[in-house]
Amino acid sequence: MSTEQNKAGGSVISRGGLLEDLEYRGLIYQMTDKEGLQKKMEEESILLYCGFDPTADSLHIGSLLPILCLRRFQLAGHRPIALVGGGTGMIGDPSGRSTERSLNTGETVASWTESLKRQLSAFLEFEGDHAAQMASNYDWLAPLDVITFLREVGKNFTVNYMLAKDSVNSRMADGISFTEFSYMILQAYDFYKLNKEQHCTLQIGGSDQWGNITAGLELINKMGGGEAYGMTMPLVTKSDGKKFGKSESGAIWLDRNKTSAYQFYQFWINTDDQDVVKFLKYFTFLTKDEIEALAVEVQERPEQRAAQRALAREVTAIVHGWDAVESAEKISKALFSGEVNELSEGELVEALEDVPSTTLEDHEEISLMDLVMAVQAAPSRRQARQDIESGAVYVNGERMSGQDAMITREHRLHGKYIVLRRGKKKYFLARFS
Ligand code: 383
Repeated sequence: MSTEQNKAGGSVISRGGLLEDLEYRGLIYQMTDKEGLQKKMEEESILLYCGFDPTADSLHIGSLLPILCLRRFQLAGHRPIALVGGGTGMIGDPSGRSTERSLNTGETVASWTESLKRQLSAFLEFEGDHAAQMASNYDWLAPLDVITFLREVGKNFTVNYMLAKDSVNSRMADGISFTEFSYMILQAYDFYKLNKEQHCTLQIGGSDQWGNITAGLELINKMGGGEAYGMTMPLVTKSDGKKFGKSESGAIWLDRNKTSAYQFYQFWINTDDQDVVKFLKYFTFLTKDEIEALAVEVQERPEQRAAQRALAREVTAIVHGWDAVESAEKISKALFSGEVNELSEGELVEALEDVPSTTLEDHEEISLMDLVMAVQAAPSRRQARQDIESGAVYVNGERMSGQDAMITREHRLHGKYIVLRRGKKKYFLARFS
C-alpha cells in the first residue's frame, strides 16, 4: 500500500461542513442527536473512533467505507482513532452473523492485529495538528480482571437490554455462547474508556455496529462519562442484488498480495451504471461538482464508462497509489489489444494471474500445435488444427498460423513466458521452468 498516495486527496471541507458532505454522499444511516453533534463539530476539533477486529490477516473493501470516513473527518479538521480489536478479536462479534465464530489462537490474533495496524496507518496522517492515533483494545481489555469487570461494567447492563439487541436476539433460536453474548459490553467499555480518558465523543461504524455503539453510549451515560455520539454508515448494496465486495474469486482484499492492484482496479471498473454514482460518493474524495459531472456522463455517454474509470482510478490510487493505477491501466490496454510484450515481468504475471497457466519443461523449441495442446487451449488436436488454420491463435500478441510453426526460446517473454491467445480474449500462459 502506498502511504504517500493514501494520504493525498480531498477538497477542503470545514469542521462544521462535514456532516452536510457526508449526508450528500449518503454516508449517514443512523445517528444520535444530529444537532448536538453538528454544534460540537463547529465548535471544536472532535476525537472520534472506529474499530476493526482482526478476523483475518488483511482488511477487505467492506472496511473501506469506515476507513475513508475516518479520513474524511481528519481532512475536515477532526482527529480519528483507528482502533484494532486485539482484545475483542479474541472474543468474536456476533453482529450481522448467524452462526457462532470459531476462536483463533492468541498468536494468530496478535499477528493479525499488527497487520491491520500497518494497513490502517497508510490511510491516516499521524503527525500535525489533527494527528490520528492507532490503538489496540488488547491494552486495556487484557488486564481487566473478571471480578472488577462484572462489578463495575457488567452491573450497568441488564440481560433484558442485551437480549433485545439484534445481534443477540437473532441468535436466540439457534443459540449463542456467553462469550459472544458478552461482546457488546467489551465494545461499550472501549467507548467509555476512550471517552473518559481522551474525550473521544463519537464512534462510527457500519450499520451492523449500531447495537454495539449504542451500548457504549448507554455505559457512558450510566458511568457518568462526557458528551458522546454515535453514527453508522449504510450497508453497501448493489442494484443487481448480489453481495458487494465479492468477485468470482472471493473477497476483494486491501492487501496487494491477496488481491493484486490490477484485480482491484478491475473490480471497480466493472461497476454497473446503476451503482457507479453511489460508489463515487462513497469511495472517492471527488467533490460534489466532479461527481455530478460524471453522473451526467453516465446518462449521456454510458458506453464511454467515464464514471467507472474515474471510480477505479480514484479508489485504486487511494489504496495502492498512482503508480498502481498506471500499471493497472497498462495491463488493461495490453490485454485488450493483445500486445502483452510491452509488459514488465511483474505486470505480465499480474495480468495473467487468473488465466489457465501451465508449466512446461525447458525444451529448446515446441511446435505451435504441441503448445496449443499443452496449455489446453483446445479440447482436441482436430480443434487445435482448425483454430490454427483459421488464424484464431496468437502468440505474444502476434497471429501465428501453420501448425508446424516452431516456438523457440527467442519467443519467450522475460526468458520464460509464452502468452497464447485463442480468439479475442481467451488467454493461456505457458511458463518454462
Ligand atoms: C471492536 C471494538 C470497538 C469498536 C469496534 C470493534 C469492531 C466491531 C466489528 N467491526 C467489523 C469488523 O471488525 O466487528 N465490533 O470486521 C466491521 N468494521 C467496519 C465497520 C463494519 C463492521 O471493522 O460495518 C465494516 O467495517 O464498522 O462490520 O471498540
